[in-house]
Amino acid sequence: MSELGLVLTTTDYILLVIAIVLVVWSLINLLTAPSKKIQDKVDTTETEAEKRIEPQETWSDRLNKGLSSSRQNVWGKISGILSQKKLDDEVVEELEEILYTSDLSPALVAELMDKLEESKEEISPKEQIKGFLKDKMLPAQEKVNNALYDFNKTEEKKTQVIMVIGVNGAGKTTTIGKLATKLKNQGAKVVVGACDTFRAAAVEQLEVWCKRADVEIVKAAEGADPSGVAFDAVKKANNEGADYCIIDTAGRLHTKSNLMDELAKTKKVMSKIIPEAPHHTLLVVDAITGQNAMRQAEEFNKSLQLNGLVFTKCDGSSKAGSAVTIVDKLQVPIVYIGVGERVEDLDKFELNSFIDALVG
Ligand SMILES: Nc1nc2c(ncn2[C@@H]2O[C@H](COP(=O)(O)OP(=O)(O)OP(=O)(O)O)[C@@H](O)[C@H]2O)c(=O)[nH]1
Ligand SMILES: [Mg+2]
Repeated sequence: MSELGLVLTTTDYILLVIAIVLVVWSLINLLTAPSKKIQDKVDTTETEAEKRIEPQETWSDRLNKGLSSSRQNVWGKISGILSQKKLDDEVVEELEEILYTSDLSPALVAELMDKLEESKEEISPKEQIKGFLKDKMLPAQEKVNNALYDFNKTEEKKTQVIMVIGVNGAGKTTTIGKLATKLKNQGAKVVVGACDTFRAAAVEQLEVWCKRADVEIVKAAEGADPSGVAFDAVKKANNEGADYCIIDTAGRLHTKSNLMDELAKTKKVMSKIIPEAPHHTLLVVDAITGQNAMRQAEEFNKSLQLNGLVFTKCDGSSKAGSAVTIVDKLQVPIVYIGVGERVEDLDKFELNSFIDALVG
């Protein structure tokens, strides 16, 4: 210091230190200010994001989303064409081509085309198509037994037996898991019978669902007689005053008569405990199956007298025409519809919402 010719007093030193502290403090402030601004921005954005949280998807949203491919590729497309073009020979041909890919039977395609050709101008093509599909399904849909959905605690306790059948992989076990959950959530006591004794994995799959749903399962070792398991399950449900007993069965081809006979035997055995059992024999149909679904339904109906259908995988590339054809031809209603693998992806089949989601 003395070299610079400066003599600093104690006061000068103190002032110097204060000045240094002030400079450092300003520098720190300068450097942290932008990050504080960013932080403020992030905080605001987060608050906005919180506000933007999507409301829970409703069943109607899921149904609409599930049937979007059928709507875009067939039903909505047809009404779209009709609202833009006159119904001349060329358009008739174009519509027929689309309709034949819809899995609607040829007889129903012809009937719908006649209806569209005769149609009056005051009704929009969309409403005509909706009206046609509803008319075909309504008589059967009116026959649905509400005991399948509504568990009413005040009613006299009687076990309702629901037998679930179908070809391999149609979605039987998954549907039972979802159904058991739904009924249990209403307060019902549910017993599930694991009658698919062909594979140990089938019982394990059902056990997972039953555990999740907190319902009881009656099972036997792999290879056991499925009729015996059904008998035990219905007996337990009946003795314990359960509200529902749901019977899972092994998938089988409708063309294998010995396997169809085995199913008929399982069905019959249950009536030894409750004469009306099974109260509901439900065929699970994979909607993507297309035209072959009609053959399946016919054969299962012949052997087991169906009183309900469950259409699963309607979230896939199904065109849904087979649903209309089967309901119309067999006069068996669709009782549940599945649009995905989660519990909330199964719901009661409701004709108007189905047709609205299908046609748009
Ligand atoms: N996308 C979709 N997948 C489904 C639906 N229902 C069932 N699945 C799936 O289809 C597959 C077969 O389902 P399962 O319930 O095992 O079929 P299953 O009829 O019991 O089959 P088997 O017992 O082998 O005859 C599983 O991967 C399910 O998750 C649905 O509505 N949509
Ligand atoms: Mg199964």
